[in-house]
Amino acid sequence: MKKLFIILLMCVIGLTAKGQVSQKAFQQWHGDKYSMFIHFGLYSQLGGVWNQKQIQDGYSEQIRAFAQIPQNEYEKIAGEFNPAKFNADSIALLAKRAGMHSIIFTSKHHDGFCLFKTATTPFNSYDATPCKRDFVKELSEAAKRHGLRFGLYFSLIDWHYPYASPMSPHNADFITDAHHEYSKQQLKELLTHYGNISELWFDMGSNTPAQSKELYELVHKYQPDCMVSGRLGNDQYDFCVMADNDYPEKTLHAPWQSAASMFNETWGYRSWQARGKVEDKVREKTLSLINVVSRGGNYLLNIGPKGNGDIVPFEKEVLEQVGKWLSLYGYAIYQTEASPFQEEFAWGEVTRKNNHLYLFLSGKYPQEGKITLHMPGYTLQKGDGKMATYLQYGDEVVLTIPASAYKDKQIHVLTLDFDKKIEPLPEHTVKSMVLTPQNATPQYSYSCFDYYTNYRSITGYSWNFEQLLLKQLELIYTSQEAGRKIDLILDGKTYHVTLDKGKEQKATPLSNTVWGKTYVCGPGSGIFHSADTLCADLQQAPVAGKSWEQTAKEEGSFNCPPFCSYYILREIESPRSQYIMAEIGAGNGVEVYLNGKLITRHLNPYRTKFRTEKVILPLEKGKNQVILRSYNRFENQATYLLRPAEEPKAYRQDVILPDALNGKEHTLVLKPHNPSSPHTDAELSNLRIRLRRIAIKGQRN
Ligand code: FHN
Repeated sequence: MKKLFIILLMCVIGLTAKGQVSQKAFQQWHGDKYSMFIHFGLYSQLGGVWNQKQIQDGYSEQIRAFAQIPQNEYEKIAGEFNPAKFNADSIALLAKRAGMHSIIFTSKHHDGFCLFKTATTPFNSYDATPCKRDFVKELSEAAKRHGLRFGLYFSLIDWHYPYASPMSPHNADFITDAHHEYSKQQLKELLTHYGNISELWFDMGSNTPAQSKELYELVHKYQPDCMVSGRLGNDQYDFCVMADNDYPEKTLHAPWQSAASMFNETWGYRSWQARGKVEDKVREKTLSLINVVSRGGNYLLNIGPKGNGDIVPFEKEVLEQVGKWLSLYGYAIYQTEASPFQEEFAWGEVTRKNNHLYLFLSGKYPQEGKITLHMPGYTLQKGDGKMATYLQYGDEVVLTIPASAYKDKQIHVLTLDFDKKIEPLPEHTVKSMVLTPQNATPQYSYSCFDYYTNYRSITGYSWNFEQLLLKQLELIYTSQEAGRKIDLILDGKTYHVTLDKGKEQKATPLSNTVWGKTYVCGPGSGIFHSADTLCADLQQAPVAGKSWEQTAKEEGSFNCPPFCSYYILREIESPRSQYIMAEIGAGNGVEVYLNGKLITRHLNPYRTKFRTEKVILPLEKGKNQVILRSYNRFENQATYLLRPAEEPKAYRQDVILPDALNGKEHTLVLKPHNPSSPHTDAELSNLRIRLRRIAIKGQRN
């Protein structure tokens, strides 16, 4: 099973090898784990107040939009902008005390005000203010002086640039050609005037694939080792960024970052923010850091200095106290990898580094003080004796912990040393002779068109299975997969296979399989990152306030603005459990749930108005329910199709291994060969793999 982990690791590494940054740069970024984000600009001067009123709506750095401040009024703020207390060295030293490894600074936020001297617009901190300062320069130099890396936030939308899309409530506007050129000029300045830029943190807007690609390449042209954020859109990224203050439930097979604000309500300074107790915030942020790192991510924690440049004392205090905790336990954070376990533990979190396993006692005191770790193949050599006793019974390592370990305000960390390097442990071992997407462990990445259309994508599948003398893999798929190239990585050895329509197999469903009427419900939310399960049936509509309406049409469309979804439901009565083929269709993105569980989900190529496809549904005996969600991001209508496939055909193809595989336990990873991006869905949910002990070409088991 170890091989699986090496493969998984290679998958993550492979991402960077394919991308633009060097392995060294990626490893440095990945190992840094904790960095400082700074939102600073003209909005800092307003502190969330306009015309003596506290502006309650929206983030304070977007006060221009939420208080509807006219452009000329907002520009006047620049005439008074003089942050005399902004001291780049103090900020860099604070980041160091906080245990952070780099600083990411807002070179330009949505208001279009540049915090650097630029030839592209006079609306910048050097030309439009009495202070005549280039804050990007000051901070980049201070960061360097104090051994920190320096990166830049850059807004893809610009409310000041006259030829950009107008200000909108969602900030995911299309980028005009002129605006794209303007951004390119500014980026060139930023990438050539300020030394090494560790990351370029693009934000918002909705680029076309060509625009995203061009900016991605432009960054790497000037700074090959600069990591690019996923909010550039269209899967052009070096690391993906979760939604604000969010992190995924499980480890992703892609480098990722969680950006967090001190308070969910704002990133920029808000003078009237209720801040609560420092100690509560310290615990909250320490826990978030641990949760993010234990899932393999990097944590980027924001501060919002005041308009005069002063750091808010509360924020400074929080950072310093988290830094104190890190001075004790940073070894369990920096340069670590995600928890090797697939399950979550109520008692806390886990990270690993080489042969060390680090347990963070950050959750609830476990029953009777016992923590059990299932670690097949590993021998415990040493447990950190300060706070626990350790015993190993076969595959289980059992710790006993006193209640006092959880009573302390401080989160404690225990170190366990094993006999060898710790790799991810499998979720389960498949007992069946047929490997399917349903019994696989999906490999997750993160794919997106833009800010509102991002979701945990499935880029491949892996299985752990037991099979003596494995000799042949039989692939079963539909005409849709025919012609595609896939990689099968079996016990570490890669087989490149072209699905060539091997042998045709009739896939006629049993004659008494009955498809029920078609029901529709919508419009619903336009967000695409939905859950793996959908709890809805004919009694329970998936959209609040709406109900299912019967329709005579298996195929149709609804007029609705961009960012809307329609749900289609059909019931299928099946005389036994069987695989059947359905024909589905949707516009910008599609999701299919069978009996509440996700079968397939993917975006369609950018701006696809309608695309049909085949999907295999593993029906249960009796009543089944299939729900299709048609996602509309760009059009003025949502299109759908849901019906049994005409002339369903399956193809069988053999992969005969050169030698029968010895050993009982094996791992198999299935991935598309050379995918257009490592983050887009594999779209291989129709492929099943039958395991055979002896090679029998052309025959079924
Ligand atoms: O709209 C921005 C927001 O103002 C802030 O900059 C955050 C930071 O992640 N990004 C956008 C919203 O997610």
